[in-house]
Amino acid sequence: MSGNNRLNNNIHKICILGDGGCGKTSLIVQYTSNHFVEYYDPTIEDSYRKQLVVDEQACLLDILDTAGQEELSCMMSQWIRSCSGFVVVYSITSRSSFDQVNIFRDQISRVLDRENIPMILVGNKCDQEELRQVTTQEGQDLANCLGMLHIETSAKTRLNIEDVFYNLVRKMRESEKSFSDKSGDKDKKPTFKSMVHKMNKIKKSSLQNVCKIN
Ligand SMILES: Nc1nc2c(ncn2[C@@H]2O[C@H](COP(=O)(O)OP(=O)(O)O)[C@@H](O)[C@H]2O)c(=O)[nH]1
Ligand SMILES: [Mg+2]
Repeated sequence: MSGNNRLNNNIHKICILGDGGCGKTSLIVQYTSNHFVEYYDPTIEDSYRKQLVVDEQACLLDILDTAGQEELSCMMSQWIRSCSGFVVVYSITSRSSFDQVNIFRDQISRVLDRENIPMILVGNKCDQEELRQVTTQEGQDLANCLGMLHIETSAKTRLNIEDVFYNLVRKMRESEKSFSDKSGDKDKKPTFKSMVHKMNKIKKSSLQNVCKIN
């Protein structure tokens, strides 16, 4: 098998969920492009790709950045169904973002309806210690309760960012071994690029309808 084929058989689709403003886009951009930007359009929904080696085995991550579109939740369900790993993010400086973790966790469980879903709970913005509203212990306890791994990160300083994806890949591999979700199935799933394209078309047409009504 050529190097490229080996990599294509090793594509992991990941969805990043969490309250608006907790740092999802910053975290992904820091991970995939090694930089931190102070402002991103909060409505932007996009996908990112990154190659990495975990335990001497190369793989490609197809990462979906979500922007909380409740009215389009059937699209969200489709996205969740196509993923094999999830990162649920809250900000350690926002109690309300922490309170929403359960909602995202429930959404994943409702759509996938199975156990052992590879998931990481991320407490972001840990460079802002003076603004902390959620203790590390609280994050840890919630993660234990929800069957997730807990990691505190800073998208600003890049602290623990690599660890999130590294650990998630390990969990996804373990889960693939225990479920008979073969790579043939993965190949049939649409890529995030095509799904994001479809989503943007839906957004555009619903915007046009709103304009027509007005
Ligand atoms: N200090 C600090 N600010 C962050 C961090 N991550 C994101 N931010 C800031 O928080 C705001 C929201 O980030 P963004 O990535 O757009 O959040 P999203 O809505 O979850 O995608 C932006 O102003 C970011 O610059 C972080 O780790 N530390
Ligand atoms: Mg964003």
